[in-house]
Amino acid sequence: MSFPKNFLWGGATAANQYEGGYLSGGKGLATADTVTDGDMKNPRKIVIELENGERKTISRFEDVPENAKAIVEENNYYPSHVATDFYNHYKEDIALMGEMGFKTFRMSINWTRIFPNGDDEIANEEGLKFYDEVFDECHKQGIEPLVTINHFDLPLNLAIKYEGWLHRGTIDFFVKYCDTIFRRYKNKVKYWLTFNEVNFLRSYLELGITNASNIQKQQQAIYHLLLANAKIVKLGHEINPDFKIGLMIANILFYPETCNPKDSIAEMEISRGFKDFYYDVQCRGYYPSYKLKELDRQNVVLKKEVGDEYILKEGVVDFISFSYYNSSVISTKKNSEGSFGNQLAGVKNPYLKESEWGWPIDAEGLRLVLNRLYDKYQLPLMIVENGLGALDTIEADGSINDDYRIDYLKEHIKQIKKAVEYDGVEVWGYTPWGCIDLVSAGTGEMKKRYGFVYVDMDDKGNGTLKRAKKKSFEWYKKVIETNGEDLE
Ligand code: P53
Repeated sequence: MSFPKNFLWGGATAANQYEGGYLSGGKGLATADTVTDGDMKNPRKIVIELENGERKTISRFEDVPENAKAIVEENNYYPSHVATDFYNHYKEDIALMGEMGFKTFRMSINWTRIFPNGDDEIANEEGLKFYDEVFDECHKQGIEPLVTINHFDLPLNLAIKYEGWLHRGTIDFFVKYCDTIFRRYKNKVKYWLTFNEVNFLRSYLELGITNASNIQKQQQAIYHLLLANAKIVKLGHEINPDFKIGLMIANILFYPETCNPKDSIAEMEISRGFKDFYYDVQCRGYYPSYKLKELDRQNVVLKKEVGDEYILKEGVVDFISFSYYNSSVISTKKNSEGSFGNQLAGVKNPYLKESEWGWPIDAEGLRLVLNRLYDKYQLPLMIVENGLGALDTIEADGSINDDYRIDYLKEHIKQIKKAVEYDGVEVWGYTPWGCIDLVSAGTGEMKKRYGFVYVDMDDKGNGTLKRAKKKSFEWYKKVIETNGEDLE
């Protein structure tokens, strides 16, 4: 048998895209609640209020000027507010996951459900209770929760009052939040992920900082994030030595376009900047030399405190977790034909097909990623996101025949299997993204679907929210039942 007996098959979600109930049960506003819908051509936006009270609509990655803040404007549509309403459907949804045989369910806790303003004195009991019920429901179904502590949502108040992660005190707010949930769920949750796609956190929305493209500010905020990560890894182990804690990284695989050494060097530099730096810090506990040199060249001076280096050193992760959707090609040639990719545009890879959203599909790339990470760090791995965002059609008889999704997942599972069986890589689990349909993070659309379960809701939030099994539901159920042996 190739997959270990206790392999964690499951699925993944995030509160800001799935949970909804954005002001229910005492929840506060998160930055994620201020992002509008969008599509492939029109980026998601935020409305900001300037110091003089004037309002302005900008793209969500644009810099927010100093003293301005994001607001919720009545006329806009905000997909996170209802999302696909896990808040009111969790029993039904977790039962569906149980029916598929899930061993684990990756979900995130909304920071603002626990501390509505981020800097509150006491935690919101109603929020804590909600997750108690969710975890109890999971255990009833024999599902081990895998909990992301922070998935793209920062309490809006922390952004407004303190410039979010630029402020060293935000580390303490975050530690308090973690201390609260670690103690509360000590016996209900064992697997934790600190920050989702930490290497994608760079704008006002995620870091809470104005003028976010200012490198000094951005790097200082990231430094604080990484310190916070290390602190809570240590704290978690003190609260329960059985906790397994990881940090999550978006793993786009980069290839050099040609055997021109210049392409390989460009690939090395892009990989380092985009992801290697984060892997190095979380696994080794210090900033790598290439990063220190780069910061020097950029004239960035990080404000540190005595003892910080010990915090980083003592807070290395228990395992490596990452999302993997696609690869990208790095070229030093001018005017090469572009490929949309996710957010890092490379050139088109002639050997690969692309999804309807222009993401190159590269199952073998996943085997490469698993091998390279395992060789380099010798830590267990978890693939906590993977999948195909696609348009689904409901047939006249109500069926949804998503063979394209089955194909995508099947090919990727084959490569994981190869990495485990043939290469000997230690993989703990696999949680495909958006196991029950949810809102797309990139575009804010509903029609870009990943799930085994369809949710009746459109791009503007119209629909009954009714759940329906897709063809992939039965397929995945069999995959889990046979521990990955039967992929047909
Ligand atoms: P969507 C960009 C590139 C790669 C992964 O993405 C990304 C993003 C964010 O847009 O995010 C992760 O929904 C993320 C999830 C997200 C998922 O990938 O744009 O952790 O929140 O939904 C898929 O198709």
